[in-house]
Amino acid sequence: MKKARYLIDNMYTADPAVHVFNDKLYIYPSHDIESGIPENDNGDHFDMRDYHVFSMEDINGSVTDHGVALDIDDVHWAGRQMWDTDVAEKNGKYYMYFPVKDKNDIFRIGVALSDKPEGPFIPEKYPMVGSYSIDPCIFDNGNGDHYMYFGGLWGGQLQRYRNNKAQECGKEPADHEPCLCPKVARLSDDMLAFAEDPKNVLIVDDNGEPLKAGDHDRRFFEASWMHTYNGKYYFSYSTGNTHLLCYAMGDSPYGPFTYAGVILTPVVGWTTHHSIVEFRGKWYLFYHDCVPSGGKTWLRSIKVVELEYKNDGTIKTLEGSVN
Ligand code: FUB
Repeated sequence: MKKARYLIDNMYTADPAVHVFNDKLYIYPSHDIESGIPENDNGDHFDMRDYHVFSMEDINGSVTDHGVALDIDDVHWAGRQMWDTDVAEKNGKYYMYFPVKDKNDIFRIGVALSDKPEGPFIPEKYPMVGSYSIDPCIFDNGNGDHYMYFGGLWGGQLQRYRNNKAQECGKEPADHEPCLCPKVARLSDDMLAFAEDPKNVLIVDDNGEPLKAGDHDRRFFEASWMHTYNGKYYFSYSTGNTHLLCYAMGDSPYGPFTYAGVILTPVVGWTTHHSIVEFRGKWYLFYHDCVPSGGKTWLRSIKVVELEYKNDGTIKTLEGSVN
C-alpha cells in the first residue's frame, strides 16, 4: 500500500490509536462533530462526546463500525471534550483510557472496562488518581508491564503542570530553556492506576542536550505513541504549531530518546496525530487530515499508509500533503 487510504466516510474521526487484537486491527479514534464553537488555541472547537470502535480483518478490506463504545453521558465526573483515547488488553480484559475535562474544566484521564475489544466499555467511577492533561497512549512491553505516555500543550493543559503538580505560571518555558516533556508511568497490575509517579520522557539532540522550548520544529506538543522495532524503542509525537509528526529513539520505555527525524510532513488541518502498528509483517502509519471536510480543522478523517524503515532503523519521511 504505497498510497494512503481513507478508512471511514460516514462520520469524522481523528487521532487513530490502532492495535492488533485476535489477529484483527482495532481502531480507537476520536469522533469529531460539528460543535459550532469557533476555533481557538484552547481547542474548544474539539467538543467530542463519544467514541466509536472500528475493526478490519485485512488492511485493504472493509471497516466495521461497532457503534458507540463509550458516551460522555455515562461518565458522571465528565464535563466536556472527549479527546484522543487508547485501549490495552491484559488477561482477556480490555481497558479504554480517555481524557475528558471534569466539571472544573480540567483534563483528567478515565479508564473504562470491557470483555471485548470493541466494547462497550464501562467507566470507573472516578478519573485515575494523579492523572492530568491528554492523549494517553498505552504501550504493552510484552513482559506483563504496561506504560502510559501522555500530555499535550495549550488546550491539552500540560503547560499548567510542573513535577506533576498544577502551578501558577501555566506557560511553556522561555525559548532558551528545556522544553516541557511528555510523561510516562507504569500502570498498576490491575491497569486502573499509575504504579509510580509519572516521569519526564526526555528527548535529546545528537549532543545529548534536552530539546529547547523554542525549538518548535522538534519539541513535543502532543500525540504520544510508542512502538518497538529491532529492539529499539521509538517515541513518536506531534510538534503541534509546526504540524510535524516526529520521532526519537531510545533503549528503554523510559528513555532518554534521541531525536531522529520527521515521520510525516504537515497534513491539511492544524492537528496531526497517529499510531504506528505492525500487521502481518508490514508496518503502517494511521493518521488523519481534513481534506474530506474541505479543511475544517475540527472535522478530521483517518487514513492509513505503509511505513518503511531504512537499513539503519530510521523511518522514511512521508509527505502529508501528497499522500
Ligand atoms: O482530538 C483532540 C485533540 O486534537 C487530540 O487530543 C490532540 O492530539 C489533537 O489531535
